[in-house]
Amino acid sequence: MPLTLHHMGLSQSERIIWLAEELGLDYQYVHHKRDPIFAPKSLKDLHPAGTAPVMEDDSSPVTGSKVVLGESGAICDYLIAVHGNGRLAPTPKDGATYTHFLEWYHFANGSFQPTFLRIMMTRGADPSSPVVVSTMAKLDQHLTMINVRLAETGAYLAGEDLTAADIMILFSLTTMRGFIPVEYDTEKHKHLLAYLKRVSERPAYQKAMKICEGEEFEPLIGAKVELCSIMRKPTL
Ligand SMILES: N[C@@H](CCC(=O)N[C@@H](CS)C(=O)NCC(=O)O)C(=O)O
Repeated sequence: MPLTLHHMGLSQSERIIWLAEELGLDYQYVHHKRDPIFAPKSLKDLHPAGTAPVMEDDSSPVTGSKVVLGESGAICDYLIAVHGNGRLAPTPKDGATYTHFLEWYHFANGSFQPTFLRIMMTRGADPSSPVVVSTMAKLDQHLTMINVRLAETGAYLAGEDLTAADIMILFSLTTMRGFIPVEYDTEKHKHLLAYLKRVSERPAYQKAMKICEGEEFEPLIGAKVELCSIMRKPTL
């Protein structure tokens, strides 16, 4: 099996397993355990970024040799273009769906996930400090943008169908909340909550989350969430 997909528990690499399941790809799965919350040596040995996800393609049709990629967006683009026949990535011939796709696909890791990282970095800071106030205002703005867009489509970010934009953003809207317990408002964020339920009913998403986090794992799709166990350890 030439494709190997590396996932680290409760991390952004769930995107890649979900994408592979949506595309019906044949791949070998490798699970890496956090050490204790950071990437273990097994992952650092694979790629200089030392983060999850990592993809290995032993005999890439593009280069004729082995390709190793880190960075979720790059892996998504590669898998879709090289092994996925372009599925889940609208193109200019799809009209407005394409322009929406482009914006949300890049918003996911370019703006939205960094907002969560900013919140993480300001944990414990004075809630009235300008940096915390502006970060929380940014989160509120982003959640409103997402909710408004989902009210427009009634389905997915780019339009009627799931695209890689949804696959890129979902980690931040769900599993990331195990690290930063952001709550959603059942009225203000109702379209967002309906979207999370919609996604969670997709067989490929369900299968991917079981592969990544085990049979018992419940995706964090509700309005309220709790910190994941690794964040509850008193040493952290
Ligand atoms: N922008 C990168 C971020 C990758 C990243 O930071 N992954 C985290 C998991 S969510 C990680 O591996 N953290 C462990 C560490 O930095 O030691 C991507 O999307 O692939």
